Amino acid sequence: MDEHYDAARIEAEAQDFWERNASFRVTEDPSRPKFYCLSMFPYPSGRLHMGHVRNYTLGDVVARFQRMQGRNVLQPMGWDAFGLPAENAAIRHDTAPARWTWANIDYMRAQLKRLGFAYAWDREIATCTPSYYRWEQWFFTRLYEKGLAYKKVSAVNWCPNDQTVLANEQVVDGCCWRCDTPVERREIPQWFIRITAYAEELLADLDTLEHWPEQVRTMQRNWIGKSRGIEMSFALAEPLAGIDRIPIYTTRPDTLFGVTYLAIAGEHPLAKALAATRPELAEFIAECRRSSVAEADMATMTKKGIDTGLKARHPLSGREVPVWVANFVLMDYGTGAVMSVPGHDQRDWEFARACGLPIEQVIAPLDPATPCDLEREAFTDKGRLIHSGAFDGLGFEQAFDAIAAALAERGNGEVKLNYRLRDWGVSRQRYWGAPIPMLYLADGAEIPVPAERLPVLLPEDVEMNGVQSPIKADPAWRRTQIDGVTAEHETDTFDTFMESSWYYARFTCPDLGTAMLDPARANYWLPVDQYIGGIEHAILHLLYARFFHKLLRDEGLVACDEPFTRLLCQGMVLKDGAKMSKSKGNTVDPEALIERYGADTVRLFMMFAAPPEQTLEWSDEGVAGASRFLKRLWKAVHSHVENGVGVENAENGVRVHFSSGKMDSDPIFSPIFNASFDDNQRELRRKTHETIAKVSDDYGRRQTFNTAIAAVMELLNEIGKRADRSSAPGLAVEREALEAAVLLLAPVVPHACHALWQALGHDTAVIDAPWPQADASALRRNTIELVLQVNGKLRARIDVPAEAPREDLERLALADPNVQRFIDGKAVRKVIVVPGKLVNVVSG
Ligand code: LSU
Repeated sequence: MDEHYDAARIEAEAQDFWERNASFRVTEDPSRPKFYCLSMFPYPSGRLHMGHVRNYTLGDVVARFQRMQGRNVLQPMGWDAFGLPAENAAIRHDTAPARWTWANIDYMRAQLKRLGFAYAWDREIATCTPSYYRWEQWFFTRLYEKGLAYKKVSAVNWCPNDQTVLANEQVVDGCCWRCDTPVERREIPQWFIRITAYAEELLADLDTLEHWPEQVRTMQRNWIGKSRGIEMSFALAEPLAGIDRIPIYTTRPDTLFGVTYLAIAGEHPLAKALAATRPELAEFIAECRRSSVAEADMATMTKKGIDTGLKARHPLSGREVPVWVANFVLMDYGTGAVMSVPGHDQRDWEFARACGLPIEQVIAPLDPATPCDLEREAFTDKGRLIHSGAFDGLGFEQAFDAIAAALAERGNGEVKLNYRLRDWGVSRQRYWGAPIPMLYLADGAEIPVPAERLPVLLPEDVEMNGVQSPIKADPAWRRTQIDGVTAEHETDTFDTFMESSWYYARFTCPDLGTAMLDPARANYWLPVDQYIGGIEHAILHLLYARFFHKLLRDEGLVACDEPFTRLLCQGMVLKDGAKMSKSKGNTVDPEALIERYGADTVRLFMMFAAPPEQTLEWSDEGVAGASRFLKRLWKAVHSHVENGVGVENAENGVRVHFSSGKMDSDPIFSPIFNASFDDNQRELRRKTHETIAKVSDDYGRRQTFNTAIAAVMELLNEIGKRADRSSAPGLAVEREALEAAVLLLAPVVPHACHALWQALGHDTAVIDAPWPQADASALRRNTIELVLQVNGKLRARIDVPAEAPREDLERLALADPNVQRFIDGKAVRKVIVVPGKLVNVVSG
């Protein structure tokens, strides 16, 4: 074996070995437990970022560990290839998005290979290939047929100068990123998928995801936003445009008597009807439309409104309240109207303040000490009703039921469950995406593209002018025939979250040409056992994928209810306390680092520097330290191998090996003698087996790879201290320790361990070695440390035989000179013995 650790050569050799042997190719094998490990696939944006390296190393460590546990491991990789960034880059580089994307894929694939990830490359998927997106198109037509996909008019950001739709990212401070023209909202027909039909199941099944971070489950719960409330209506004093009542929904019917006005959206039919004759109202509505703000900003925006002059009648008290048009009410949410209770809702309070409307208290705090000053802010806690007629004195729950009953008696009001979740708008007016497979006839009728005509191909050889999508600009592409009549293709493309919502399933049968999925193969591998990715996908991607999975299930393509059993969200990689980003100029290029130190050093540093969920602070010294450790490991094995000849053939050879549990194979460890070991050897063996136990737990249950690595580092120190090559048993114990270290590190630094395992005399590759098992007999201690106390104070520690009986412990304690000194000739009144731990002598 080489004396020096030559990362470049070692890594090339190991990678070559894996490639030649197709080591990570897998097929379904019902006789073995499977493990599907998946890291979120990248956008082919150009080059790998350190964040990718961290994400993918974590996945690789899990996959390799599980393989050594004897599982049939699938770890695939692919490309989330569609999306706006490719369009922008293509324009910048004067090329086509497809060419730019494929060049990036080639580059990044080589980078991933250089990092030694154990991917089943034969299953690689790029979502921009027709063989992938045709099934997405097919599935969409199925959803359409089931009534789960529909078209409706919905608002987009519109640049009046470029005459084009803008993505949210293309709106900068309310203006077009390209020409700086103020952006408008525009209503255009778009496609939606009915995720709301699955809201309840998506919510309820979160409870089954016990191996997901609680934070992610909470975020999804809030996003779905289930509430229980009452829908009721306020009658208009005088009907207008055929409308005689304003329906509203509230989760706080207990505050009903505190309503001092109603607020309606600019898009509300009443507002629109009034705008026809009231120019100032029309102007205000137009202004609301222009300041297209995200729903998230509604709470903080400046509240503005206009009095419609209409009056609505309170459903219980009969009191008349004014109706206002308000900029903070959205038509897409609920009924487009809210009952405003400024005393007990902060948003209503702010609006009332801004518009000079009355603020009235109808809820008193349960505890009189709770501050409640409506001059300063709304009181939003639940409490006891006041100024509420017959309902005074009731608490929230009682009031809810009593008011619901009172409303029901008047034939107005119904208890309703409500969800914040909206249907998923999947139309994008961009080019680089999967065309939405719909056709329109001359009369406007829509028809899904028949299955035999799929895929609807996206032309790749296009010129981008940066404004209009090339397929929108190309009448020849749009025009087609169906059943002898002319039709037009839909020119919108899918949101790229469509592709990422089912790629994990397609990896189980990526080559299938005749269907979206092969249920037999899909059901062997699914659900994904371990999914790893960034917290930025906590809501959208992870919710869409869960939703898609249920749609696939209901189509009969998969059997389980959830796609990802266990979820790990890795922390960010920081440099100087900030996220690495091009704009901050604080990125570290993985490639340069691999060039300098090798992939194993980069992987080791990444896994050692922090637990997976926490942020990882970049440190050049940390990288250098990882490199030094690998050299030390190499040297330790080298020196052992060069000096340890003959161990395997030593006499007296009872082969002690780590029983491999599931895998039936040859003993993997060299012979170890049952001849009695000396203390030093016994200590090293104990350390070896303690390390095996700890590292197994760290990898498997705790998923703290940093502490696993630290434990192996300690083991290596112990080897350095205790290795004894003067005898065959000494050499065997050292070998056992080194082999354990190599096996335990193999998931993290697979190339070095591949070479070291061979150097230690094994014919089979380390990836095929079973994971070591801790040997209970080696863990047993012969002696233990006994704490000696006098009157509860620590006075000495002594080593005693582990199995010593009580009487011996008592005798040994009393004989100890330090104990004697502190008894100081006084009478011994009592001796308390805690076997295995301590003896306390009570004297005086
Ligand atoms: N293609 C999507 C994506 O995020 C994923 C799809 C399933 C919706 C992590 C960092 C990121 C994600 C970084 C993975 C950059 C792929 C990436 N990552 N830090 N693609 O290329 O952690 O969280 O952006 O899990 O700086 O790498 O990221 S991606």
